[in-house]
Amino acid sequence: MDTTAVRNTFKEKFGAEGILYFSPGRVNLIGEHTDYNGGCVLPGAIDKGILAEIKPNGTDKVRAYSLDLQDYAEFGLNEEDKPKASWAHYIFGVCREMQKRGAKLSGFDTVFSGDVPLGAGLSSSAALESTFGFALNEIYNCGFDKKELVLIGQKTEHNYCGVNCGIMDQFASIFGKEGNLIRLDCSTMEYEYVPFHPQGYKVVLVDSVTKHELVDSPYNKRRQSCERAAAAIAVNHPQVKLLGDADLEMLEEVKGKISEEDYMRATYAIQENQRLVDTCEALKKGDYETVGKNIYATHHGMSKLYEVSTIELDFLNDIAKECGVTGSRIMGGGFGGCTINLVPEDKYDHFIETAVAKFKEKFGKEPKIYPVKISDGARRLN
Ligand code: GAF
Repeated sequence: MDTTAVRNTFKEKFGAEGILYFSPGRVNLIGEHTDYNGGCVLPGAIDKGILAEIKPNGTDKVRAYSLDLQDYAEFGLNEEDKPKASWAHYIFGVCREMQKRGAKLSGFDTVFSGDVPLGAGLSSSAALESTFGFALNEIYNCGFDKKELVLIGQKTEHNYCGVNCGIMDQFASIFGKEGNLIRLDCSTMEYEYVPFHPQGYKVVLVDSVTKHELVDSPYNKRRQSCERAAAAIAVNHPQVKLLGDADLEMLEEVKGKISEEDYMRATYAIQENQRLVDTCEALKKGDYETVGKNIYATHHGMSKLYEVSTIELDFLNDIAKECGVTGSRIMGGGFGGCTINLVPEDKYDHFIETAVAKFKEKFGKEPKIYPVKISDGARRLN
């Protein structure tokens, strides 16, 4: 990530030098929409994210400049000071969530910029939250541990941005480790690093360049469907708090008592959690054929049962199959964004050429291609 533009702009706007922090976006190999269901996920941080230069300014105001949007916001740190610009809600929300937990903050100046594509399902918003959470924690000696920083990011989304997300994105952004995926149990926040060096394969994202907007989107509705299904199951199985505690047999018992739609959503969520467990087993054995089959099965479930796919993403999935890609699926929340693809090295060039050409022919625009490099999480740069 090029720090020069951020540094020059900070100096120009604020006449000083601050500290530079970076937090990454993430990919997720499998385990989608399982986090808020108390299941497991398998994400990894990537080498793209959000960079911010920050310096306390001795006032009670935050003065923030988004280099990419060329937009400036100035706001106080009290609840009633919520800024107008939606990009600033992430910074304001992080400050507020830290203060609610006892942090003593003051005004600061910041310039930030990102190379994680916005709206592509790579969690640019979690990267923004993690950058500021990690930085302010250090600068103001707040003493939060990394798991608290994850929760601060998640609560920012819930309370200031309108998305009732799980903890996967913030966790990956804070805990990322080069060359490793993170197997995270979202009900306990226990995790282990899973080395990921698929010999003979490349992992690549194909961006459908269709809008991915979780705020006001059906994302929150998916979560509500799952919670209703879990509550229905809990009537006879009180140990079930979330669908991550349930199995398909339990779900069958409430079929007819919940809506057909909630039943479909819950079927996907329970199956997906099981697929994650199977995939981790297959990864241990280096059995990438099974990993790939599960990845395709996730796409099918997300498209037909969870209904978070788009025509563009289904099209990219079909092309991947035709080109002999081992596993391909929509990644992240859905409703646009990228597919993640596990591609045998000898089929890589053919796949990329075909995907770009056919997508362009069908939709009149070129998909973007991002090779994946699993990288470290939130950090200070200078
Ligand atoms: C989005 C959310 F922010 C995550 O918490 C997760 O639910 C994901 O969608 C789907 O797996 O990225």
